[in-house]
Amino acid sequence: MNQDELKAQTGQESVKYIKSGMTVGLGTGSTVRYMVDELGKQVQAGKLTNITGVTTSRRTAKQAQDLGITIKDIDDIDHIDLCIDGADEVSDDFQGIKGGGGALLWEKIVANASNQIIWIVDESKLVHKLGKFPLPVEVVPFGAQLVFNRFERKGYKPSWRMDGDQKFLTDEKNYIIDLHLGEIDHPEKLADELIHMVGVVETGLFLNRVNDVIVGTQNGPKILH
Ligand code: ABF
Repeated sequence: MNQDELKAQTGQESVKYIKSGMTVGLGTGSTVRYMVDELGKQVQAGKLTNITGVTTSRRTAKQAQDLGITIKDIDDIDHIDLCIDGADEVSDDFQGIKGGGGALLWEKIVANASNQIIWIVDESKLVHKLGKFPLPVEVVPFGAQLVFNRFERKGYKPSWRMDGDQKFLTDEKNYIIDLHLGEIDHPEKLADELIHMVGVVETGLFLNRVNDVIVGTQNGPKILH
C-alpha cells in the first residue's frame, strides 16, 4: 500500500471509536480528511446519530458541513468526548509534533478540551525522537520579525511558512515560523522556553496529551496505547 492508502486505512479505522451521541473534535490534514469522509458516510447512512463535530480548521469545517455532519463552535459545547487528529511526528514516548498543516493553535485548543485524543498517522510519522520534522511556532504578526531574529540568534534555524510569495496566515490570522532543530533532546524544556517568548502564541509540540495512536501499516491498522 502507498502512503495515501495507509492514511485512508487509519482514518477509516478511527471512526470505529466514535459512538452515537458523541461530540467529536475533528482534526486537520490529509489523513483526517479520510476520517471525516468515513464519518460523513456513517452519519448519512444513519449508522451514527446525534454526532456533533467541533473542527480545528475552516477547511475541516467545510468538509464536514458538506457531508451533513452537524458542527458547533467550540464555545457552544461544554466538552468534547473524543478528538481525532493527525500528526507530523510521533515519538516512541507518544510525544508529537503537529502543525505541518498550519492548524496547530485550534488543534491544541480542541485537544485541550477533549476527554480522549486519538492520533491517526501512517507509519512514516513514527520516530524515535522528535525534531526531524521542522517545529511549527505560531506568532502574532506584530513584531514577528523580532521573534524570528531571536530564533536565529538561538541557532534554531527559523524559516517563514509561506503561501506562495506571501507569509502563510493561520485561521487566526497569525504567522508560522518553522524551526529546523534536528533531534530535540528535551521537548518539554523547549516547549516551556518557546511559549514564554513574547510574541509566540503556541508551538507544535503536543506533549503528554494523546491517549492512543492508530497507525496505518502494510499489515493493517495497528493501535498503540
Ligand atoms: C494535522 O495533521 C497537522 O497538525 C499535521 O500537519 C497533520 C498531519 O498531516 P497529514 O495527516 O496530512 O499527513 O493535525
